[in-house]
Amino acid sequence: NKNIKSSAAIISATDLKKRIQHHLNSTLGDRVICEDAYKNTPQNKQAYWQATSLALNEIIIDKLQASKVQQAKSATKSINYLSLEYLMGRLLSNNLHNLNLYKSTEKALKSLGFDLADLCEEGADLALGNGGLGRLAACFLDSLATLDYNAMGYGIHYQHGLFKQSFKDGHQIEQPDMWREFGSPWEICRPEATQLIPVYGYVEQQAQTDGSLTSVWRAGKMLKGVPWDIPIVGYNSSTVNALRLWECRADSAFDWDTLNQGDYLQAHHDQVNAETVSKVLYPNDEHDAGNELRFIQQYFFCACSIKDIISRYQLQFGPLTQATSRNFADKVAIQLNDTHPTIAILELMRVLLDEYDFSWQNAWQLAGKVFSYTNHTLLPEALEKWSVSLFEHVLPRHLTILYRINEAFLNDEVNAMWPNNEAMRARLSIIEEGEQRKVRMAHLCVITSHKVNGVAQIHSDLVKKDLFPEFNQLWPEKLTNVTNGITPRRWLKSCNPLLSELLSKHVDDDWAKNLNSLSSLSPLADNASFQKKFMAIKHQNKVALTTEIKTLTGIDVSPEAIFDVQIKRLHEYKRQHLNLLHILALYRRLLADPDLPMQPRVFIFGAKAAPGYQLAKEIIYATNKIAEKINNDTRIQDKLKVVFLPNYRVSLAEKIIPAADVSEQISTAGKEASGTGNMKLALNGAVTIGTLDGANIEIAEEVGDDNIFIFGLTVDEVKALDIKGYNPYHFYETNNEIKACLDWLDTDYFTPGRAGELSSIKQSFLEGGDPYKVLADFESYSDAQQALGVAYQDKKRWAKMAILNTALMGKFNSDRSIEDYVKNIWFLTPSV
Ligand code: 26M
Repeated sequence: NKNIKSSAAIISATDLKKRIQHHLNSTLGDRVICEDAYKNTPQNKQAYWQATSLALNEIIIDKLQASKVQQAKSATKSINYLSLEYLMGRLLSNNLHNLNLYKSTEKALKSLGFDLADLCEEGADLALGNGGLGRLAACFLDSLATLDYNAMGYGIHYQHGLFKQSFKDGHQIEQPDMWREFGSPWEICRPEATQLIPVYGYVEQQAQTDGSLTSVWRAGKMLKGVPWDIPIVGYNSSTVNALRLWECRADSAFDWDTLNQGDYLQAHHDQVNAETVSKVLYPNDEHDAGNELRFIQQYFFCACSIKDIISRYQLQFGPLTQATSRNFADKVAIQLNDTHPTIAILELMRVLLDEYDFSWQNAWQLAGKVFSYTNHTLLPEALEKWSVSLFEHVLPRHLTILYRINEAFLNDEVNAMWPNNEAMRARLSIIEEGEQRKVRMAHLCVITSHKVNGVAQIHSDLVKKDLFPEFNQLWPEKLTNVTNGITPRRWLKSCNPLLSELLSKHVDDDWAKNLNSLSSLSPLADNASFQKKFMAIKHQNKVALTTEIKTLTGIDVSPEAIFDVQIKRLHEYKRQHLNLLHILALYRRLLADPDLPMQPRVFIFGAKAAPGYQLAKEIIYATNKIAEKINNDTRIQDKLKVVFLPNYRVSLAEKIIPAADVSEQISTAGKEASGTGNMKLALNGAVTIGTLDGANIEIAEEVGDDNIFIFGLTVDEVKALDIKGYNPYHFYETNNEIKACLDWLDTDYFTPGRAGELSSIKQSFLEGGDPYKVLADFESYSDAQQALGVAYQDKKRWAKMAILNTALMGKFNSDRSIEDYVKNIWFLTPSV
């Protein structure tokens, strides 16, 4: 094993150079223009990026094969992570770091006249996800390979990932993401693992010889799932796993011969139809019960993955039968990343019953052993409920299985605990009765899974107390917590090379693996010379971001200012508009007293709004308009700047995070399940201003109250306020600053000649009832901001806080999260 581990390390710069040149000349068909004048054209840089990636992927694929052999030899249990989303970002730099080949590749490229860091910028982000949930999946894959676990990620090979965002006169414009228009050097197509997936049709009752009836599904259409593998390279480990993404195509044999005999053109239309299944990632975080295509996406990917899991199992361990089903559960674990892949439960049941002749009892027992489910949100609008009629239309056989699961659950388990309790049956049933009957996907997940976890302690507590109290009564051991984490490889080592180098000088251990060892820096937090070095790096990173801001927006900012950062999807519960309201207040204070003593501040936003989320788009527009006014107002002497960076994504986060002084984590308490940006920013030495919500609470526990700025209502206070009846007008009428700032939005001050354009935000606070308690938390937030500004001016105090934040983030290593899953949910052993 040690040999596999070191094989990559011994590849020299000279060797790498040869490999890169080979791909330039052969694979890419000599696409490079060699004359010096053309050397650094975009076309050439793209070609060199591609050749470098191809050369690296060759080395990676060798390790992938070796890992497969090792995993087969050790016969270890595997975890199959099912997720509709993976936000992988760029792969070149990360893969080089994880293989310890960054330096030699840098050298190789230098001798060819290119800068590696510059070339890394050529790669497109793999943006196959919306936000936190998708990025978490990517961090978990990194940790699983790093810890030598046998893991497969399953997802969809979207032709278009999350839309690209630009601004036109301050409004968000969405453009398609073309990440693989000309292919991607990281993918390996696996035609031999193609799957055929039935869909639509009807269920027939067929009499057996013994007189019993069995259900036979006559499908109306076949889809073809073609897998593409992206290798996942562990950090300083011998393991390379795969992320397997399914592309949907028409099953030409089926459609052309059976359905459309003689109708050549119709057959082509069917092909186009099938391809829409993996065409685009839905850019929502809200559920739409009527969206048939999204439903088919979920089913298609679950069905492909379940079939693949079974065929991989059989290849290694022999036939799957009732007799060997215990072995299957010993070798296979399946994690559901939210309820999006719930249909995998029904599909496994269907396959076992209809294709492997399992008894109901055996199939159900097996499902309970292999599945577990992670909940990522308490927001009611995000909880998935598909209409029964849609289910019946698309998956008639799965619906009959679902009914049987529900019946057994209600008659046996619910009735035993609450005998003859109709109200309880209605509450816990997988089916929600009503005008439109609906399937509650989360209920199916909880009823089937052996473990259900939330993603931060407070969130998991709320899952037990508020979301599923009865399930928790039924099965007290089932609901549990696994606090989220982030990979320190991407979110420190690779994105912040200057800080990484400093840390390595002062910490003996390999901190990128054992992040807890950074705590040995704590004594240095007071050390003047270390403080100086640490803050000099922060300054250098800020200078770099200053340049980026200028390029992307044309705005001049000073690295001497506080860089205050809020980067995340745009949503009312995340309260970007609380931040904005405070900016308005600061601006007003400065206009009233231009000599107000105040550390200059740059407020930096990055956020995409779901294309159909009107208010979110208006918050973006308002921020852009207010920024325009403030940034060009000479009266305030550059004390305040506002920057909204377009097209926030993983690769942009990697530039912003190392340069952040302040991390805004200001969701309404009880609404943000965990947050993971909070961890990334703190790890890079940003100080958090935040509510007692999600993982902020655990971050505060780690760094201590002196090194974080906590404000606002607690979860219990929010609940109490709701019971008492929240009246936002109270704050509007009694707080002059709030009133003035909200009334400002009605004028044409920020949108000359077009008064009223920003009024919807004010309305959401007043007529709209301020559902996320922005006005209630405003004063407390403003006070915390004030205290933070004072703290920043004490350079030593601030440096100490920043250093301690970096030093004390060990808990939030995603390796720790994975070990929690392994010990309590998956029960794996490393394959090396
Ligand atoms: C729903 C319907 C249709 C299309 C897409 C969706 C959908 C997509 C993503 C719904 C929710 C999605 O993600 C939710 C999410 O990202 N949750 C976040 O998960 C993180 C990782 O656990 C947490 O840190 C965040 O607090 C939580 O908001």
